[in-house]
Amino acid sequence: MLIIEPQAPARASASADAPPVDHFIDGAFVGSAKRFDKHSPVDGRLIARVAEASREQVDAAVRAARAALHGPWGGLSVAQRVELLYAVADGINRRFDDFLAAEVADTGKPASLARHVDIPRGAANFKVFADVVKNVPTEFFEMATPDGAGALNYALRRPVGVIGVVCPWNLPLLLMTWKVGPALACGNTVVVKPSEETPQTAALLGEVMNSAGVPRGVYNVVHGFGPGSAGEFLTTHPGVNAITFTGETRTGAAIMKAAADGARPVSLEMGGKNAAVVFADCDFDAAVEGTLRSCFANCGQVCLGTERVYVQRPLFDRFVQALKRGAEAMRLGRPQDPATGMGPLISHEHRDKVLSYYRKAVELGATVVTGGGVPDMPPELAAGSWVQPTLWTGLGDDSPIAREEIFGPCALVMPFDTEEEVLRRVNDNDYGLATAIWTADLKRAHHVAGAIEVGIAWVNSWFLRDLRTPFGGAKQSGIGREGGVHSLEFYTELKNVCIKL
Ligand code: NAD
Ligand code: 6OD
Repeated sequence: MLIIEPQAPARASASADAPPVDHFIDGAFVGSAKRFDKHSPVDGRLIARVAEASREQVDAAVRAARAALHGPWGGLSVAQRVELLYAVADGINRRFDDFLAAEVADTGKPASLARHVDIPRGAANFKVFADVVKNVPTEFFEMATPDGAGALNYALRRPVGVIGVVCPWNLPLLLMTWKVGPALACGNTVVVKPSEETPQTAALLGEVMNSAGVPRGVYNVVHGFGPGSAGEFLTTHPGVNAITFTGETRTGAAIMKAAADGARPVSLEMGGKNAAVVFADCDFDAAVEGTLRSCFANCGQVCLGTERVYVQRPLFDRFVQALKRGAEAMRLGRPQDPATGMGPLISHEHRDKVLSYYRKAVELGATVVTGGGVPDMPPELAAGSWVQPTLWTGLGDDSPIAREEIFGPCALVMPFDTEEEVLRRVNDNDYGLATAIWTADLKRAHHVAGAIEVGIAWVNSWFLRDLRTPFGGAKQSGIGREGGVHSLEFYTELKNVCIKL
C-alpha cells in the first residue's frame, strides 16, 4: 500500500489583515506585541493573528482573577451566581451562529457536528453545573458528647480560589466550559489558556460574559503555547490555587510537576487508547454504526474514540468488511457542506504525527484494509491537513499501533475468541479512559464493563453523556473525576463546622 506523502503546505504568509484574536483580562480585550498565526486546517488560509501572552500579561490575568474573588463576585449568593450562569448559557445560545462559525473556522470540523455537539454542550455546561450547585446539599451529622448535650456538624462548600484551566483543541468550547462552568458555579474565578490551535471561542465567550453581567476578572483568557509561553506561565504562577487540564498525558505530567510547587491540586483528563469490544451476539448494524462513529467522529480526534477494535472471531471478517464500507463511504469536504462526514486533522504538525503511524503500521506488516494516506482533495482544499480514514488488521497487541495514542481517524481491528482473553488483552495497556462493549447478553455486559480498567464504559453505545455522571480516566488517562457532584469535589473546599451544644 503506497502512502501518499503530503505536499508542503502552500500557506498564505502572515498578513496584518487577518483578524486579531486577543486576550480577555479583567473584562477587557487586550493585545500583545507578539502574535502568532492561526491557519485554517481546511485550506491552509491564514485566519487569525493571535496575541501571545507575556509572563506579565498572565500575571495581570491571575491578579484580576484574585481581585474578583474579593469583589462583587465573591459577595453573590448562590442564587445570584446561578442566575448569571444561566444568562451566560442563554448568551451563548443567542450568539450560536458566531460560536459555530468560530469553532468551525478553528477546527475545520463539520458544521453539522459542531451544531449538534460542541456549541449546545458549551451552553449546557453552564446550566447543568449551576443546577448542581443549587440543588446538591452537603453533610450533616448529629453527635453525642460525654456531657450529654451533644454537638452538630455540618459541611460548607467554599470556592478554592483562582483556577487555571488549560485546554486542548479537539472540542475547544465544550471542554473549556466543562471546566469553567463548574468552577464559576462553585464561586471560583478562572484564567483559561485555550489551545494555540483554537483560540477563538474562548475569546468570544469573554463578550458573552460581559453582556451577561459577569463581573470583570471572573473569566480571563490568555493565549499562547505551552512550555516557555502562556501555559507554563499560568501553571507555574503561585497565585493559581488549582489547575484543571485536558490534553496529552505527558503534558499532564509536566503540569503535575509544576503544581507540586505550592502543593496545588490538579484534575487531569489525559490521553487514551480506547478499545471497542464486539461480541458475536451483538446487534450487528448498531455495532458497526457505533464503531464507525467512535473511530472516525471529529476525524478521530476525540479522547474517548476507539483505536483498538476487538471482534469475536465468528463475526470478524464480516465486521471488518462492514467497517471498510463505512470508512470508504465517509465524505471528506468543506465543513459547511451538509454531505461532509469528516473534516481534516487540526494541523499539518498533527498530520505528520498521524502519518508517521500510518507508515509505521505498514513497516510492521499491517494489512491496510482501507485508507493509509492523504486523500486526493480538490485544489482549493489541497493545503488543508486531510488524511484518509484508515483501518488495519494483522498486527497484535504488542505493536505500537495497538499501544500508543495516535489521535487520528484510524483503528487496528483484531480478532478474539473468549471473554477472558479479550479482557486480559484490553487491560494490557497503559491507558484506561473509555471502552464501548457491544453485546446482547446483559450478564456479560455487566461483567465486562465491571472488569475493563477504564473510567467510562459504554454498553451498546458510545459518547452518550449524562453530565451528572463521573467522567475521567484510569491509569495514565487521568487523575480525578469531574461531572455532577464530582466536580464539586475539585472546585470547592469542603469545610466542617462543629457546634458544641
Ligand atoms: P496537549 O497536551 O498538547 O495540549 C493541551 C494544552 O496544554 C494546550 O493548551 C497546550 O498549549 C498546553 N500545554 C502544552 N504543554 C504545556 C506545558 N508544559 N505547560 C502548560 N501547558 C501546556 O494536548 P492537545 O494536543 O491539545 O490535545 C490532544 C490530547 O488531549 C490527546 O492526547 C487527547 O487524548 C487528550 N484529550 C483528553 C481528554 C480527556 O477527557 N481525557 C479530552 C480531550 C483531549
Ligand atoms: O463530554 C465530556 O464532558 C467530555 N469531557 C468529553 C471529552 C471528550 C474528549 O475528547
